Amino acid sequence: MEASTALSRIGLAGLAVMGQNLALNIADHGFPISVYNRTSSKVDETVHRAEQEGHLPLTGHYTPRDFVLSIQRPRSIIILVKAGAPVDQTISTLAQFLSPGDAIIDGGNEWYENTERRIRETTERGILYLGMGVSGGEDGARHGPSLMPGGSFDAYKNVEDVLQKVAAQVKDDGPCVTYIGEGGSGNFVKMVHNGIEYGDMQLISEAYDVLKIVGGLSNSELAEIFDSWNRSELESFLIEITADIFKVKDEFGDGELVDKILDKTGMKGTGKWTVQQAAELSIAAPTIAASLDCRYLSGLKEERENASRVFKEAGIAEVLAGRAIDKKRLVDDVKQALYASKICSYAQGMNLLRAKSDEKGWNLNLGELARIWKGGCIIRAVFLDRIKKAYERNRGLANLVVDPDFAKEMVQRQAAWRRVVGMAIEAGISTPGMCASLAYFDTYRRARLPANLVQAQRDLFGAHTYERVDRPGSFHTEWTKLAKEGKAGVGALN
Ligand code: 2AM
Repeated sequence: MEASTALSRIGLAGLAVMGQNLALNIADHGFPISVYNRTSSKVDETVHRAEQEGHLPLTGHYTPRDFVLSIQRPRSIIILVKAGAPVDQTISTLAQFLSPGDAIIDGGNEWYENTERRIRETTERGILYLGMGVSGGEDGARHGPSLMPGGSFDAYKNVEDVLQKVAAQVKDDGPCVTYIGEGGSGNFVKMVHNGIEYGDMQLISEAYDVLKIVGGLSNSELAEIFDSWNRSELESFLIEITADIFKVKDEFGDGELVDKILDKTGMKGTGKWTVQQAAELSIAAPTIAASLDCRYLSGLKEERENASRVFKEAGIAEVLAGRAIDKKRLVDDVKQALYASKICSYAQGMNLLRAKSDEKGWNLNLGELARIWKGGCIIRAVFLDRIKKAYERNRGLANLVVDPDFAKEMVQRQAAWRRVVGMAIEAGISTPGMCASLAYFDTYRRARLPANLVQAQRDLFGAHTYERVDRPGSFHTEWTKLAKEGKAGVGALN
């Protein structure tokens, strides 16, 4: 038997690029790590990279038994394989060699209920389980991701020192990792993070569209603008990479590559899950839903081309033709519209998280989630600090937009926001994310909505009853009869 000092601190199974990079990141921080993959060539690849990247303390293993037995107890094993059945297969391959007290940490984008089922299954065998959201893409995995571990607190404690070192580090705010909560909370939080990411990307693409089509801005002007926005309150990873995208030339011809990319967006499912969950929990998430719908519509390229032809033939007017535009003002307005729209989108995501937390008893700390999203992940942004502070000021904050600081920012930006959306609507350029955010804001902030009329309709055709603003109780009225008789409605108290 090997001396215990030769055993690895931790193991990682599943060596596609994310797995390889996370393993190298862990080894790079001085934690000896064992790695394993079903197909052995990836083990060789990872061992080779560990050598090349500075003789990192990483050992490759070619059987699940050797792999598991090479890790010090209680063992912690991260698995990074495709979500769904491959995770179950990997767990059962490894579990036969695990001992009670060992832990499995699934780092994939798993549906949270699968994690909850696996927690029940592994608990029966004395195995601890974590479902850990990992954000930041391949680069984040190698150099510092945002980590969202949920499930067994003991399993978390066993790897806390490792996770705190490998996670992205944010100045004055610590490592981008925290224990999220019980059950599938880590996966759920990662799912909503991705939903918010859909919203951010959609809103940025709309800002681009308005600036390009209404403002007539060139790619180099756009690059400059996004670079300058990245030095403002909009500073974020997505704004930064967008500026870079506009700078890349097309290797096959004139101009920039961005103009040659087919306008069809792919997706893997977490955005859809977010919208489904919002609907399940009766949480309005219109900006995120609009982003998802826009991806669906983008997929109908041929239909859109056909529709474009049909409407041209039917005589649709080019509204923009010959219109003079104050570019500087437009750029500033779009910046404000983007920021205000973003606040509404984050408000929706945060409210979805709170609703799920209440349902499941996860006791999620929304301010802490904003903190661990400040670095490492795709939605990392300076603005998350304001969200963190808003929830620190008031943990029970009903909606981000009514935090006093955000409320002020919304008021300052709303005129510009309305100008941009109005201009886009007039020009026939769809801005579904910005429109959804603005409608969300305008609906949420109005003390009285036309919902009274909908209630009246429901009561008329379905006797669903209604409440009154001026007296308690539940009422039903014989609307049709009274209308025919031309009489005043006297609601019957139910
Ligand atoms: P592979 O290299 O043997 O295909 C992403 O696809 C990662 O998930 C890869 O490391 C892949 O291993 C792994 N993977 C996919 N399905 C798997 C399964 N059923 N069992 C184990 N690993 C699997």
